[in-house]
Amino acid sequence: MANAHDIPSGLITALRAARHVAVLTGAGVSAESGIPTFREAQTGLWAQYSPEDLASPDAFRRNPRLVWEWYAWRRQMVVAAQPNPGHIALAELERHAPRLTLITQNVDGLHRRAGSADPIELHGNLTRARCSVEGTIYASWAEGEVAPPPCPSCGAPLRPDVVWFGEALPPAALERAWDAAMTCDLFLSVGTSGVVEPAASLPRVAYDQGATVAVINLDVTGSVGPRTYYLNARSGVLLPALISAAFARPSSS
Ligand code: BV8
Repeated sequence: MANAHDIPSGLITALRAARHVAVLTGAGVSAESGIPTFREAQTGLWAQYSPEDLASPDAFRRNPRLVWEWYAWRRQMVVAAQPNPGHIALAELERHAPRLTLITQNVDGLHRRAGSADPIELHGNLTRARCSVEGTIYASWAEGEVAPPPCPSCGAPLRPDVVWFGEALPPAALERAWDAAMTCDLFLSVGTSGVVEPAASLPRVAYDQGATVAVINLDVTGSVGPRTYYLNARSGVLLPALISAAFARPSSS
């Protein structure tokens, strides 16, 4: 029976039967919370820059105040945003799948705010800062005239606690994500253009070890393999529909 969102029955069955589900999310999952995706045109002051020009150690070395202010602009959007039905559906999935590994490229912290217990933040989290010398992490700091603010303990500039282009991902996070791709039996790639490495390789790693792979995105490009499900849909609509199709108890009436 075709369900409301024409989700292939094979995918519903695979989700219901999966022992270990791995999910990789990208900016598309947060788009429905009003957070522009990485590749959407930057607005206002930032229109003249491309994200890659600002999200790098060189940019921070050249102009720490500009980079710090870009992240402050994004942080105030993130703090004002709310998790959307896509985030909430993934938190709900945690209660149904025997094992769920949620891997995110997003730096907005919305998965944890939606109730996901332990999202793997491959690229860090811009609501945190860290000392650019000692590496100490800060969840809050005093904003003053000086931007970036000085580290409270050593005075060096604070930087956003994110992974910039050209920087290595946190080894433990990357290892956990890789292990999940290697051991899952269902891999969902949601809301990501699949451009940025090494995260972009995870669906293929899962596919090559025999997992069922589904790509849920607005501009789906078939790039994993013939056994893959491609669903051109909004994550905030498709994910709730998929999880209720797989796990909703038949109504008692
Ligand atoms: C590293 C944090 C090595 C910062 C980010 C050439 C070839 C291959 C690789 C490279 C290369 N040259 C350089 C590299 C490496 C580079 C890379 O991959 N570059 C790319 C551009 C080619 N990678 C790195 O530098 C990584 N580090 O390789 O280190 C190393 C090893 C040892 C020692 C030293 C160094 C680090 C990469 C991490 C960069 N940091 N973020 C910040 O955010 O400011 S990346 C950032 O961009 C995001 O985190 C995310 O990963 C990426 C954006 O991608 P998406 O999330 O996919 O977002 P995007 O906008 O692209 O797509 C959104 C999709 O959603 C769209 O398809 C859209 O259609 C869809 N959508 C929209 N709305 C919805 C939707 N879908 C569903 N529902 C909706 N409602």
